[in-house]
Amino acid sequence: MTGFLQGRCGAKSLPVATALILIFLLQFRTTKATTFTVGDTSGWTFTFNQNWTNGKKFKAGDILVFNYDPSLHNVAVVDVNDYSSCSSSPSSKTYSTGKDKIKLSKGRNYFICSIPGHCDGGLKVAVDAS
Ligand SMILES: [Cu+2]
Repeated sequence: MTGFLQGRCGAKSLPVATALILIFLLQFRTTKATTFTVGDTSGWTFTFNQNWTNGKKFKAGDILVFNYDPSLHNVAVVDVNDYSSCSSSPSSKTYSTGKDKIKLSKGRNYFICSIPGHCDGGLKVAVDAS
């Protein structure tokens, strides 16, 4: 790269260098993972707003942060059937630290609180990652 630019530091190479830097910055921007706090300041609670995902653009590799009281809730990664029926199978990966960071997979990602009654009460979220 430096060899390519060396000796061509005239007025002509400046736009080229600028363009290369811009391309680099744009790529960095588009590939950088974004972190989303589920439910924003209220977190992963009974008052979780089902419209929280509205207007947000999620990508595979983005991170969801679930903040909650671990004595009250958990986060289970489930499939579409478990999501619909508010059940979790023993094979579901379950997080319970109260500050869980979960990376999104491409496609639709389903999360519920697996404590009986909580998902039915609205503690569930489906997130589409492109
Ligand atoms: Cu719960």
